[in-house]
Amino acid sequence: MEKLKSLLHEYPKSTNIFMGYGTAGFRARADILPWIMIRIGILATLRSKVKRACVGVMITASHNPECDNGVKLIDPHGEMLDQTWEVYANTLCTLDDDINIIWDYVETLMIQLNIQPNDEAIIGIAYDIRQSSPLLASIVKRAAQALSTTIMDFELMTTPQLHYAIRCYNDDDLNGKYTEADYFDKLCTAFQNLIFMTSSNKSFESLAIDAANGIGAIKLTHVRRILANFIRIDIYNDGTKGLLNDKCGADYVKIYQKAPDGLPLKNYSKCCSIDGDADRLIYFFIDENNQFRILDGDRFSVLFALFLSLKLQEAKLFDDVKIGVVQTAYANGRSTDYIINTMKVSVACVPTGVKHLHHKALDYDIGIYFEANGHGTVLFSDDLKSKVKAASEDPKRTEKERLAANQIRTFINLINETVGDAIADILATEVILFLLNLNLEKWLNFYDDLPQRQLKVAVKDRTMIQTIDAERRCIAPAHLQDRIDELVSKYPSGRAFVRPSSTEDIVRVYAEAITQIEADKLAIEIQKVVEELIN
Ligand code: G16
Repeated sequence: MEKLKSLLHEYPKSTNIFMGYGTAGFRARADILPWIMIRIGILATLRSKVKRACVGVMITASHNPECDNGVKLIDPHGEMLDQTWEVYANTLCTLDDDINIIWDYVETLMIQLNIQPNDEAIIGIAYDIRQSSPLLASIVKRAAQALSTTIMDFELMTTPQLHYAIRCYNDDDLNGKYTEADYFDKLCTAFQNLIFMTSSNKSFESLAIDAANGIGAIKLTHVRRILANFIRIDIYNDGTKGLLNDKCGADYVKIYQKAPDGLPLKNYSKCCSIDGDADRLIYFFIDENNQFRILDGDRFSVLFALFLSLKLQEAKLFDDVKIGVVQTAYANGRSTDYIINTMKVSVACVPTGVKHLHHKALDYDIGIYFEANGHGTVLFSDDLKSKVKAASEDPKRTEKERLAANQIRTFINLINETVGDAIADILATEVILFLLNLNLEKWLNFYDDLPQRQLKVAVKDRTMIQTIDAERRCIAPAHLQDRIDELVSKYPSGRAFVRPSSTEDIVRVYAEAITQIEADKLAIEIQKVVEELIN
């Protein structure tokens, strides 16, 4: 109690600030976050006690600028914090800096959740490369240690690495422990094995990676070294010159549909950008007409679904397996059409935020989920894993069937199933392109995107916007949806929506239409309506 009390005194709560635990946990300017970290240390301890397992605390503001930071909790299987606990997080943050008030709430939760004072707690803490991160991590650590919690200090990690590490600690099948060497070995061995399984003597095209001046740059050097005999990887925006996420990174490339600074584009046909904590991925190239061409999250869904459907068919397992793609409202309309009508794979639409996509993807044997921003992964059910293993070892099957089953089995190892992982997704993408003999142009030519535009609108209070139907429609403020509908109706194949950001103090506008000029115009018209009705 004394230690917590002195922490509360050292890092007092900022007045007049309400922060909600959203899709990305708590996120704000770094200098107003220290007091939140005390609450997070307490909450993570309680969560660990309830689950009788190790939980994670990741300090990052991902794609946001260097001056921001954030924190999110990771549940024992490496998934996002259970939504019921978001309420406890929010309540803790509404409480004043009075140790008695905070302790009363902790005791109430302990009774409600049947936590005994002597139950053990263990937390794994990691952070990205922001200057503010070590201090914020140390506050979480001190708060948790005040409650006798055991700390595993992972220091610098990508967000998906911590998700995977937490799962390893709680899963005996994954050795019950995590080392960085094992993580990269798992991914790179799966990559190499998939290459060895094909008879192709083709070589890999080199890949230029824009690492957003983030933690991914450091971690990618391991992959570059291990796979040096297979693929040439050049890492740009590696933090030695530019600023984090500044005119670079997956979010910049996707939103502005522009190449990042700091990359010698002309020398490469194959480029990609990851974001500040390496959980998002966007591919791009310059075509023969000097046009910038982008392959976003929708394209990964299509590519991964194509590969896995094909291998299921070759293994004669397709009819027994439920495969599906999960998207959000940001998915380009043409991608949804293509997946449903050409690929004959089912598609579900859920609100923004990987926690929603992840949850929905669990409904399938193979659930492929990607947000258009490049954040996503693939989930495989236990039943699918058993079927694939049995098929790969079944002597009654043909060699081709066994090979295809074995390829799926190996591909599963190349995926970080806990959360979207840009490094794992790069390797999976490269392997699929190699096995299917595709290049970026052929991959892009599967279908044509509808031109789209995204805008950020600064408003006084973004929480005035409320949405339904997976964020595709607004129910507040009054008349906003009617005005959007009226504008959209003027554009053939037009579609648009607005939603409050959960990571920045802005409202996001999305519009798509038959031409880029129309998509831009529609987005601007909607921006004006938002400004008029909210400010
Ligand atoms: C986070 C989530 C993503 C989500 C994004 C939405 O991204 O992890 O799943 O798409 O927030 O941001 P907003 O609400 O601002 O549109 P990240 O990469 O910043 O952690």
